[in-house]
Amino acid sequence: MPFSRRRAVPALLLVLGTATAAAQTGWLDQFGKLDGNGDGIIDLNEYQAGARAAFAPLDSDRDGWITLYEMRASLDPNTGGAGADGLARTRMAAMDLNHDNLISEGEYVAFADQSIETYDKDGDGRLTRQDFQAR
Ligand SMILES: [Ca+2]
Ligand SMILES: [Ca+2]
Ligand SMILES: [Ca+2]
Repeated sequence: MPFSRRRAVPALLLVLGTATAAAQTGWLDQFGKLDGNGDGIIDLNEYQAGARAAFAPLDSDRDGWITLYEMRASLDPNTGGAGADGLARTRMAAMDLNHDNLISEGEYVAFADQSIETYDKDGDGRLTRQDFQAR
């Protein structure tokens, strides 16, 4: 995979569709949302469920695919740096495993799988608040 772990670092936030600035304060809320059974641990199932839940609103015409247009529409137009268009393209490139310029739910969840490894410091396949705070 040319898309390295280094670039996958903000992937959870990316998967959750959260703007980076807001995420600094919002990740605790995100954690609570992902931890479906409230045991303080996000396991792979919960993480994938979160990814699927995040996929649905991005696919605004509900055809099962996220297009560049849909991705861009989900972003804050005031996004800094490369701007919403650049960010949308970056996200698309990161997730589009078969390079058809469409993101399927499977690709979205696969990207989430990849990103959980980035956060999972001790490699047990589960995320705790400590895993996040260690960053
Ligand atoms: Ca849990
Ligand atoms: Ca769509
Ligand atoms: Ca694709």
